[in-house]
This record gives sequence, structure tokens and C-alpha cells, in this order.
Amino acid sequence: MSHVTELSKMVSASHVPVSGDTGLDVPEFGFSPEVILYPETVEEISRVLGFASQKGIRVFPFAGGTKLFLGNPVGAVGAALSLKRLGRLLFHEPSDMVSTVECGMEVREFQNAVGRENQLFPVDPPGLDSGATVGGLLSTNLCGPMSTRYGTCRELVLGVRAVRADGEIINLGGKVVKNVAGYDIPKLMAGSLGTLCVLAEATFRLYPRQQFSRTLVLGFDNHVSCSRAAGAILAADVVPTCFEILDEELSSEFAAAPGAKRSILLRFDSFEEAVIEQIKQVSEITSGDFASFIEMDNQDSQELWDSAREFPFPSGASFSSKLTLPVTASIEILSDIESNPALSGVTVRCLSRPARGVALVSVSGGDEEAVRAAHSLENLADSLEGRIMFSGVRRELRERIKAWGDFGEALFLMKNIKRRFDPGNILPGEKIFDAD
Ligand SMILES: Cc1cc2nc3c(=O)[nH]c(=O)nc-3n(C[C@H](O)[C@@H](O)[C@H](O)COP(=O)(O)OP(=O)(O)OC[C@H]3O[C@@H](n4cnc5c(N)ncnc54)[C@H](O)[C@@H]3O)c2cc1C
Repeated sequence: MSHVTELSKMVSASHVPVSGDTGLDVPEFGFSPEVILYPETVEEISRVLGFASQKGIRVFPFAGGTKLFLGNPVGAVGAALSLKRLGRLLFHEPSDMVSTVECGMEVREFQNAVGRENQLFPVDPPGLDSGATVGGLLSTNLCGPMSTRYGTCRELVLGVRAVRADGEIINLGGKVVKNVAGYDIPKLMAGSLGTLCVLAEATFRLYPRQQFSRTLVLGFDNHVSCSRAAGAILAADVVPTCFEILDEELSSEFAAAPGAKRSILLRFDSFEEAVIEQIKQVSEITSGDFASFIEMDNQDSQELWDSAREFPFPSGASFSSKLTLPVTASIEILSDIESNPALSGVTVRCLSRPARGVALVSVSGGDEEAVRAAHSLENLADSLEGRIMFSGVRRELRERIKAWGDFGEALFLMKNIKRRFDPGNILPGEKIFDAD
């Protein structure tokens, strides 16, 4: 019996692609697995991985297929393992504000399920309405504007049930908010891009859904007044759910403050009096700086937040990048980029999330100019003591613009962790680094 036939018998459903058909409507998949497996239980995943590791068959886990372009390209794999059939809500205890979910459930569906009890799973990644799943979200550790207040999945995950490359089912963490003595291993899974384990179930802490919400859009004539206002907001006694700075391009493109040199987007969610008080404070501390000040309700601001959430994906850009910087540098980064001569031959769009110290940059232009821009951004991140990651790099440029910057001393540790979890590199480690 061939390996493909044996693997197919271990799961409830499978698909053997015919020539030229990956079985997935995902052009970015980048490789043709011999078989796509759709397990329905953790035990089925375990059987597949146990067999695959004995035979040295490489397995690629995926789910929504919305972010397969992230990280380095994957080499040949024997089987792709779709989590789509593991999409059940397993546990939700509203009084403990904790829920356990199977990793193939779509993030939006999970949010709707806990929302029925007036609770919130506060992560808003790009692709939220295109089928991004809980497992994909945790393994990429992606987030959106709400990360200003709630952080990312790494901060919200309490426990995971996962399957190691050798087929062993492991339970990490727990179902209560304070459960950690020593290493907090579930957090290691956040951002591991499917290279350590297949995530089958995850337990998250939840938050109460807020009753009242208002958005502010502040437009600025120049970058100096924008930076001053951003600094004052960061230092003030206010707790925005979202806080973004847009450059001139994005201010117009998102129809936030067309014509403004910069704009600041803020959202406050709480009970009504608290929101009104915070808006008053922001208006007072920034009053000498802004050129326009607009207040919007939830409905009117929806499109704006959808645009901010989806940036920088999907894009026809040459590449996107994410810079992680000291907070003050993340305010000034828009000006640093504008005044950088190496970035003058390309179109740059930039959004900064200053409370997180994160800037998202998308670059479009000719191939040579784009490569030069990527190196220049790398140097800029370095000079500011930050880090940079590239994603959505145009296919022709992938050899010249690698997904990750220099990991430095962390590389040794990362490789050791990978070897402990998966010595045979059954789960493609090259998404993050070469497995030498
Ligand atoms: C460099 C980089 C930048 C990013 N930038 C942002 C950003 O700015 N904002 C943002 O919100 N998000 C960002 N993301 C992440 C992305 O938005 C995810 O949030 C999204 O949820 C992917 O879900 P999906 O189900 O479509 O996953 P897929 O596209 O199906 O899979 C994505 C990855 O997760 C792995 N995976 C999927 N499911 C599992 C599972 N059950 N077990 C193990 N591995 C699994 C896959 O192997 C693959 O490597 C970034 C990620 C990276 C690495």
C-alpha cells in the first residue's frame, strides 16, 4: 500500500490532487502535496503524524489558507493537513471568562459564539472575514488595531492541546488565568507558524463586551504637531482600544482625513460616561495641534477600522514589512521613512501603532528600487534598535528579500527548541529558518 493510501485511511476525509491542482484555491501555497488530509479528531492528527514521522513524510498544517504567504517558502511536503473539520466550540464558561475552541474554527465564528454571552475575543487580524482560523491566528500571532488595548494571542492564550511531530498528544497550560509556574509553554506556540506542533485546541481568556464606543479622527497639517499630539495621548490617563497613526497616503486612502499630512485614529470602548470623559481629555491635550477633529459612532467608523485592520494585506505591493520599535521611534518612523532618500523611488504607505511600538509599511515599485528600499528599512530598524519582518514579498523578489531579519543570539535557542519538538523536521521548519 502506498504512503498516500495509508495516510488517507487514517482520517475521515482526504483529497489526492490531480496534476496542477493543489486541491486548494490558494495560489500562494507554492508546493503540491501528494495528499490533503482532513482529520476530524485530535486522535486522527496523532495517527497521521506518528506514521509520517516513522516514514519521514513531511506534513504541512494549515486551515483558512489566508496567510500562507507569511514566512519563508516551504520546500517539498508529502501531505498537507487541513484543520477545517476541527471547528467546534468545546467549552465556554462566561463567569470565568474563558473558552476552549478547536483550532479550525474561524475567528469570526468564535467571536460570534462568545459574543452571544456578551463576551469578547479581542483579536482583529487581517483576513478576519475571509476565513482566518483560530489555529492560524495563534500560529502567526497576528493581530490588528485592538492589540493596542488587548495585546495579541500570545497574551490571551492560556492553554493548548497540540500534537507533536512524533504523534504524541500534549496538553500545555490550562483553563484558568493564573496557572503558570515556570515556563509558559503555550505562548511559545504563538508565532511558531506551524513549525513546532499541530495545534488542535486552544483555551483563551475573554473580556466583557463594552457597551459604548466612539472613534476620533484627528487630522494634522505637519508631522511635528502629530508627533506632539501622539506623545501627549500616550502619556495621558486614557485607555484607547485602538490608536493608529496614518501617513499622508493612508489618510487619503482610508478616507480618514483626506489632504492631511498625518492623521491619528483613536477608539474608546467603555461605558458612556467614561468614553465621553476620555474624548474630552484628548481634545484638550491636543487642541493646539490638530487641524481637524471628527467624532464618529460605531456604524460610521466601521469602514475605517476595516481598512486599518486589513492593512497591509492583501496588496499588489512589492512587499510589506512589520517593524517592532521602541515606542518613541514608532511615532517618528513615518517621518524617518519620508525623509529617507533610498525610499524616494518607491511608493510607501505606513501605519504606526505607537502603543505597541509597531509600524506596518507597504512598498510598491520596480524590482531594483524595492530591494533597495527593503535593505534601507532593515538598516533603519537596526539603527533604531528594532526588528523587521517582511511578508507578502512579490514572488520574483523572494530570493533577495528574506522574510526575517537577523535573529541574532536567539537563533541558537530557536533551533534547539525546534530540535526538541521535531528532530526530523517533519513540520517544515524552513518557514522560519534553515534546519541545519
Ligand atoms: C511576518 C508576519 C507578519 C504578519 N503581520 C500581521 C499583521 O500585521 N497583522 C495581523 O493581524 N496578522 C499578521 N500576521 C498573521 C495572520 O494575519 C493570521 O492572523 C491569520 O489568522 C492566519 O489564519 P489562517 O487560518 O488563514 O492560517 P493559514 O494561512 O492557513 O496558516 C498560516 C500559518 O499557520 C500555520 N497553521 C495554521 N493552522 C495551524 C494549526 N492548527 N496548527 C499549527 N500550525 C497551523 C500554517 O502552517 C501556516 O504556517 C503576520 C504573520 C507574520 C508571520
